[in-house]
Amino acid sequence: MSDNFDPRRRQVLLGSAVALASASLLGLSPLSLAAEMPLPDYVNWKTPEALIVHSANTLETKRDAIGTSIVTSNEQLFIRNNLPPPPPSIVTDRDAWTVAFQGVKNPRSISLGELKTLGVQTVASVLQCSGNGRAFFEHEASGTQWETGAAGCVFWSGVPVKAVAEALGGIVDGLPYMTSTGGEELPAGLDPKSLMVERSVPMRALDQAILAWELNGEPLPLAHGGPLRLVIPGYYGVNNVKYVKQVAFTAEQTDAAIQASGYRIRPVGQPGAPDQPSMWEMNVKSWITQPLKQVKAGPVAIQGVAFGGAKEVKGVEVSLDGGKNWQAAPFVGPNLGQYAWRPFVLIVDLKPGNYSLMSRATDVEGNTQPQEGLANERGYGHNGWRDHGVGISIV
Ligand SMILES: Nc1nc2c(c(=O)[nH]1)N[C@H]1C(S)=C(S)[C@@H](COP(=O)(O)O)O[C@H]1N2
Ligand SMILES: [Mo]
Repeated sequence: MSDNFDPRRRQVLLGSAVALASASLLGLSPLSLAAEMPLPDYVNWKTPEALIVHSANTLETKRDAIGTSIVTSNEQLFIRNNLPPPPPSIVTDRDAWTVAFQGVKNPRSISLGELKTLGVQTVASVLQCSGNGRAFFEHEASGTQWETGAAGCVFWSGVPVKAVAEALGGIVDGLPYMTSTGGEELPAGLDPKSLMVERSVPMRALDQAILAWELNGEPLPLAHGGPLRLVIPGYYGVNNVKYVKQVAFTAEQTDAAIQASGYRIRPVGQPGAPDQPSMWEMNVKSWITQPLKQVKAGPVAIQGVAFGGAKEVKGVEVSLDGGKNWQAAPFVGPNLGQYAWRPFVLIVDLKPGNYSLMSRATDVEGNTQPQEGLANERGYGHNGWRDHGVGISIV
C-alpha cells in the first residue's frame, strides 16, 4: 500500500475542534495533540516523551529529542509501517529466519544463522522516510504529516548483500535491479500486489547494501524489521525492506504498487507511474533541533543535524535572519562516514528580539539545499531550507 494516509491523525485534527482551538490558544501545534496517544503495544519499549504517535503504524521522533551524540537510540527512532508488523513469533528463533535468493547462479534459501558466517560489516547511516518534511509543503500532500522526525542516524550490522551473492555463485548476468520482499502476512481477499512491501533498487545500490540483524548493538527489534532487514545506506526508508524474506536480482522493477505507482515524484495532482523518478538516493538536508522556542539573551547554542544523503555532507551554514546572511556552523563529534549525519553547533551571542533560524547543508559534490522544496503530489523528498527554519524569541 503506497498510500500512507493516516486516518487516526485526521480524526484527531478534525474530530475535536474544541481541543484544537484550545491547543492553539496554548500555543501547541496540532502535533502536540497527537502526542497524547499512547505507544502501541509492539513498541511499548520506546521512550514516549521522545515520540509523536501519529498512528499505530507511524511514530515520529520529536525535533528536539535529537541531541549531538550522532546516534539515535532504538528507543527514540521513528517507526513507519505500511502494513501492521508481523507477529513477535518471528523473532523467537532469529537464526532460523530464512531469506530466499533468486537471480544468482545457485538460488536457494539461506538462514540468518548461515548469513552470519558469510561476513560482517557495520555502517552508520541515516534512515529517513521519503515523506519526512511532508507537513511543510503547502499543497497538503496526503500521508503522515511528518515534520523532521521521520529520520534517525543509527548503526547497522549485517552481511554485505554482495558477499551473499558471491557465496551463491554470483549474480546472473544482465539483471539491472535488486528486488526485495517484506515478510508481512497479507490480508486475504485483496490483491497482494496492491499491498505488499516489495521494492526494486538499481544495481548500483549493491555497493553498500547489507542484510542487517543488529541495530545500535542490539538484535534488530521486530518493529524495525527484525530478525533481518535490507539496509541500503543513502537510500530513502522505503527501500530498506523489513523482515526481508526474499532478495531477487531481476530484469525489471517489481510491479507491486509500492514500486510501480507509489514513491514516485510527480507534479501535484498527477497519479504515480513507473516512468517517474523513484525514491531511491536521498538528497542533502539539515535542520535545527534546538532551540525551538524562547531562550534567554546571551550566548545561545544553535544545534542541528546535517547529512548528504547518498553523498557525504561537506558543510552546513546557519542564518539568524531568515536566510539573508549565513555563517558556517562547525560539526560536532566524529565523522561516522558518508551515510551518517553530522550534528552541528553554532554558539552565538543573541540580544532580545525575534530570530528566524535557518540551516543549509552542502554535500561533497557541491549540492546545496534549495530555498524551497520541490512540490510534488505525495510530498516526498522535501529538503528546502526555508520551510525547515524555526522562529525563536530571545528575551
Ligand atoms: N517490510 C516492510 N519494510 C518496510 C516498510 C514496511 O511497511 N514493511 N516500511 C518502509 C518505510 S516507508 C520506511 S520509512 C522504513 C521505516 O523504517 P522503521 O520503521 O524501522 O523506522 O521502513 C521501510 N521498510
Ligand atoms: Mo517511508
